Amino acid sequence: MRKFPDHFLWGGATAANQFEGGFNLGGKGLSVADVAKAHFDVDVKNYQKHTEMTTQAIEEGLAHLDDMVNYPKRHGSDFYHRYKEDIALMAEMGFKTYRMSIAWSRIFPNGDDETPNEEGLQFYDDVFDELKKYNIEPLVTMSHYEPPLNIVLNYDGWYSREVIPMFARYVETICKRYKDKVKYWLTFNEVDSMIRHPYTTGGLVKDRFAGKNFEEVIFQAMHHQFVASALATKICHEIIPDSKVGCMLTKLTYYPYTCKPEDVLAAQQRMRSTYAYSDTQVFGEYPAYLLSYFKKHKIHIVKEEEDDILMKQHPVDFISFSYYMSSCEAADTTGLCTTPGNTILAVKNPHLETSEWGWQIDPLGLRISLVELYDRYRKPLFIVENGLGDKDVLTEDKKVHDTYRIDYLKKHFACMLDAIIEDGVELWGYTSWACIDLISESTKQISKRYGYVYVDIDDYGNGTYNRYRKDSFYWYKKVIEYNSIDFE
Ligand code: BGP
Repeated sequence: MRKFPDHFLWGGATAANQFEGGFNLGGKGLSVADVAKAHFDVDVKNYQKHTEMTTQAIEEGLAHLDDMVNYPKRHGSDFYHRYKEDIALMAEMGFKTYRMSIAWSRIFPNGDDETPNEEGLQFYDDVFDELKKYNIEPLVTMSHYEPPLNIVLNYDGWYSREVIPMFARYVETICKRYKDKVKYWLTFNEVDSMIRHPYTTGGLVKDRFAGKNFEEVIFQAMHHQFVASALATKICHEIIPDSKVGCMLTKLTYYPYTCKPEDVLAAQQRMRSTYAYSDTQVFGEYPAYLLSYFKKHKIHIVKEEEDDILMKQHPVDFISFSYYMSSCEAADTTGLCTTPGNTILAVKNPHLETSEWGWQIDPLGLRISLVELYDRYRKPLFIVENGLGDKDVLTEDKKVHDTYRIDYLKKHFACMLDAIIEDGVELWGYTSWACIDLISESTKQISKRYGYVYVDIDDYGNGTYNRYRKDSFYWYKKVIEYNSIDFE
């Protein structure tokens, strides 16, 4: 029986804005997610349409704060009220770790508040205490697509340098409060995604930057997040000396569509459009190819003197990432089929199956990605998102026979193990996305289900919110128990 390393951190992942609900309870302020309307009439493959935002759309969301149907993230899966039940289910599966995020706007409702919201701080104290009961190690994302809406409306989002000290105050507050409860931290979820959905990640709304080069705005905001990430790493290490702070990358993997050198170069260049962000956070400086890009596209980043020193002195301790699918790239994509993936649209790989949302299923791509990342950075890795979004069916007797999800996961776990045993990759752990059904980031559907636990609500918020164990729940429980997939 091939086993994973002892103390391998098996678990599951969620994000506050997609899972908690209670969007306006306990003193929480509005986040960017709370006014992001669902577009149920838009093709799920039209990622751009589902994630773009306008000032008018924000105003519409603010004018309808009682609308829980078109704004599903406001109720999420109601973890806010059901966290004890959910954590008990995680413990029943044998979780060693649970990746979650703290909603910044639950701690500082407007982001720029002088003092924190005690009710918000107490909520996460209660969650961490519940995890501690079962010896489940929290892995906490400081910012997972949920910046306070106020920084969008009154500051220009992360484009404003003033957000850096606000974020630093938030980080200092949560590190001091939870220093005896949380050791593993991630700064920004998928920091690279600012390029693909600037509103969700950076609170940037294009129509508020009329007359500016919006790409330059995005990279300026990205610079502020890089500085904030380094500052957060510094603060965390000072307050919690044995803490480990990771970056979090959308691990997009592109294969050349053919062996033509032009296609190989195109795939390599597209991979760099992702690595640029982890390179910056791991090496503590902008890579030369990104600086060349800035020069070529006349992008000027305004920096303060201390920025470079801060980034260089406080790189991350490990690299975490999400991996769902792979894609192809070609020098000339004319006439080639494309298909969506996680926040992207790319050339379809004719050799791979495709999910209902167009994402191409590629277990071997996970091994390829692990090898690439480990060879590139020589720092420990952590898979903090991987899973299959699918339309699960709850039977009359409250079962979900998600054999397709077990098949997806088993193949990915086999490739993970090959990367560890054959390729020498240091992989700390794995947290499935999402361990319990929650609201999809892009399409805001709960019907795109990822969990080992079914949540009984539909895309319009109708249902009991009851939890039901899927077949994959019992399978994953055994994987963790045996620390292996060879128990059958
Ligand atoms: C990642 C996000 C997660 C999660 C995942 C699945 O990019 O970090 O929050 O949402 O994508 O994507 P979706 O929910 O759109 O299916």
